[in-house]
Amino acid sequence: MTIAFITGITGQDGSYLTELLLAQGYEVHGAVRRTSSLDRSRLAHLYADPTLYNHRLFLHYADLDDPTTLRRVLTKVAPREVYHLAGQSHVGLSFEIPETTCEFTAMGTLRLLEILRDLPEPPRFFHATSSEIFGRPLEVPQTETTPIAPVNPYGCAKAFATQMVRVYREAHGLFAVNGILYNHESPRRGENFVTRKICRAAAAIKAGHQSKLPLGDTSARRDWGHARDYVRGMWLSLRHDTPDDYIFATGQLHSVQDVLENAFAALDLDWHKYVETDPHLLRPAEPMQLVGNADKARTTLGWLPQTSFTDLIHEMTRAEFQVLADTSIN
Ligand code: G4F
Repeated sequence: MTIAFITGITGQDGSYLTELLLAQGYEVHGAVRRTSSLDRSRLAHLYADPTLYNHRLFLHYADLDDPTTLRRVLTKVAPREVYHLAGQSHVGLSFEIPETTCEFTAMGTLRLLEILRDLPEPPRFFHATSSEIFGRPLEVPQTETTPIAPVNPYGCAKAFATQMVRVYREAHGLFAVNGILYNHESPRRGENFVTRKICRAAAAIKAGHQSKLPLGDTSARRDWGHARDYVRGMWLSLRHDTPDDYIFATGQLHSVQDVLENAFAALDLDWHKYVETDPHLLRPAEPMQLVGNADKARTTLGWLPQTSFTDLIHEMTRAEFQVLADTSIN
């Protein structure tokens, strides 16, 4: 049985990846942070399955700022594959907490690479990096060779980590892969990301629980796909014979306004009546034209995104509305 280790296992991507790896027959280990809250809701359905939890799914207390513990756990688990998904991932917040962002996202990745380099049999390593490394790119769409030019602290931290992965691949011979991930969403997305925020608000407005939706820049455009598709790309990239960098993207740009239109229309609502601009939600700098060319992942790994933008936003909105309906019944 192949053993995998996941940092960020309790997040959106971690939970979908865990489902995929378990379905592929893996034994899955995940690092969880020691906090007073035990919120592992995205894993709850797996956690509650007595045939999986502590049989093929294991959680360990370990964190990126505690390399001693991380080293001990990784030595004991001896994984064949490591998926590094953890980090401070909110771009807007990275302007408020740049040091924490760099500590976890940049230095945390370097610490992990150092630990893996020392293991008797270094595992294959996947690093979830981001389109934010390109910032205001000279090329549209971007490819794996587009120059790195981040415009926010999060993008800078990811740029450092991405380049370190390349250094460890080339200088130390690690099987280390950068997945350059464009925005990927789902009903499990964190509530402070714009797609989830909008879908949640549309459902709450429909149910009469909310009357206004404050937003930042609604003209901002992103390349949005479904997280389930992107974790499949992660897995495929570690199964390939050689390590490399891959863009995972849909190749299509949509605006925040497109998200609003699709989410509100799914519930027969007119978004214009509810949305208001909150200047606090405008960012000091916005990346431009972040849209990816995933040809390399398609031709080398056979990866293709399978969910359209409209289907994604409808799925998210319906999921939010269902949660409210279930809550009102119980
Ligand atoms: O949903 P967002 O916060 O995602 P963002 O900043 O693009 O970052 C996400 O995708 C990156 C690329 O894959 C990841 F690296 C990163 O970790 C994260 O997963 O914002 C999307 C757009 C931005 O232009 C933002 O300014 O929506 C705009 N926006 C407008 N109003 C808002 C809001 N974003 C948020 N979070 N909240 C708003 O009220």
